Amino acid sequence: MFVDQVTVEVEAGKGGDGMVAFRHEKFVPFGGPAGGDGGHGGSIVLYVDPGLRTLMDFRYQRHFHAKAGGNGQGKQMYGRKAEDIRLAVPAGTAVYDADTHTQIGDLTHNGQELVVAKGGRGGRGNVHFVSPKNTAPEIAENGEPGQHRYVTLELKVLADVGLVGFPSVGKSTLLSVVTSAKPKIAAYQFTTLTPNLGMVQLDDGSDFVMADLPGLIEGASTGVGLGFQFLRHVERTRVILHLVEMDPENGREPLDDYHQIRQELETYDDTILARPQLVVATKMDLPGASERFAAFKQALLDEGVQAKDIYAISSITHDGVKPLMQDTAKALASAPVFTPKATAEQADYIYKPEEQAVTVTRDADGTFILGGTKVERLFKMANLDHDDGALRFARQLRSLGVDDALREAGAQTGDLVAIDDFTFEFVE
Ligand SMILES: Nc1nc2c(ncn2[C@@H]2O[C@H](COP(=O)(O)OP(=O)(O)OP(=O)(O)O)[C@@H](O)[C@H]2O)c(=O)[nH]1
Ligand SMILES: [Mg+2]
Repeated sequence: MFVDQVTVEVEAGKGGDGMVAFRHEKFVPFGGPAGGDGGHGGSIVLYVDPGLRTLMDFRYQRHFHAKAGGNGQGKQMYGRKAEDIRLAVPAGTAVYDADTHTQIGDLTHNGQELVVAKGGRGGRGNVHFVSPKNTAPEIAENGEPGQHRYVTLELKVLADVGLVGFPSVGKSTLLSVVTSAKPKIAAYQFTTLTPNLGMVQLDDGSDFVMADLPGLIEGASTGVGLGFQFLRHVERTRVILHLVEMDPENGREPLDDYHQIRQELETYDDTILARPQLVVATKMDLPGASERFAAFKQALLDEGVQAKDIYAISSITHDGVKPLMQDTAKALASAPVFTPKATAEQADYIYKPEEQAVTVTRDADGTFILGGTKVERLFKMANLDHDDGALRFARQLRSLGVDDALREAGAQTGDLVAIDDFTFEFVE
């Protein structure tokens, strides 16, 4: 089964902790601070692999955790930077935050990358906390936590031209005739389960990418058959070739087929019908097909479809195929180009969950509970093993406005305040 949408968990590595250390020099009891910084945690990065066509690999592994950075060492030595985890995705992969449904980025071209979970910064060692007042600081930061979230990857095939139509009308056969793609072709419906891409190269040197899409049926836009899942792929094709078969034996009415497919496209996305669309009658080699086509063409003309947009081909004899490809290239040249919704460069800044820097709540036994994104981050990065570090943490909390927030919530000297598993007394 083809996977074109998958949700994965990505967790970047925490930064390494900074260190509290002092130089040991002969005859100098306190040789000055020498604790180094922690290393950067590993990030999780998606990159485009031009050889990939599906998100299949993500079926087997859905959890990715990058390593933490190394802790800082004595003698001002830095902790080791953890390696990033790099995951290959096919071109055309759109990335969403699974919880907020906001788009994080859109990987459309070769060489593009996107950081989906950022590794934490390493904590600073005590060498950074020297001040005139405190020449031997016992302060170090712990590493910043790595970003952790669920992301949804969605593959949209980046084809310039999409072949749409009912099952078995000959979409894959046409693709196999005009490109070197080798799609599966068979006389039963829904032969194509995943879009195949091929490059059409014309004599004048121009080329374009064409995709045969899985067959659509009535109700596809509301989830019937395979259609809905793959209508998504049509979204970005700039020119649509709508194939309708002329086999007189198939028991169908070409004009009804034509209307039905247009209806499905419109229901799914009403901008699709605004794109250049050529109507292509297929299987013209079959006996009786010409008569069928004549009636079909007249009906289209009566509906206002222009004669120049109506084609008839046979993929067996190749009749009409070449002019169709040339005119498709022309239609493409004047068709609007879609600009991707977001680029990798912007992507880092798009994801902005609603944040509350400081929150104060009260639990059953009257303890004030501190929370909020900024408070929690500061707490995770505070090294409270040393008095200097604890004092620094207290100063940081004050500058965040925590004292005021506690006072406002009714805290008085002697009341207990807790952040996570750390409890202290409020002092006015
Ligand atoms: N006589 C004739 N048969 C054709 C022509 N094109 C395709 N066929 C036959 O029609 C059947 C279906 O062809 P496919 O190319 O698999 O059709 P499809 O539209 O891709 O079908 P799905 O993938 O199921 O949606 C096969 O048996 C083909 O050999 C044609 O031009 N003439
Ligand atoms: Mg097919």
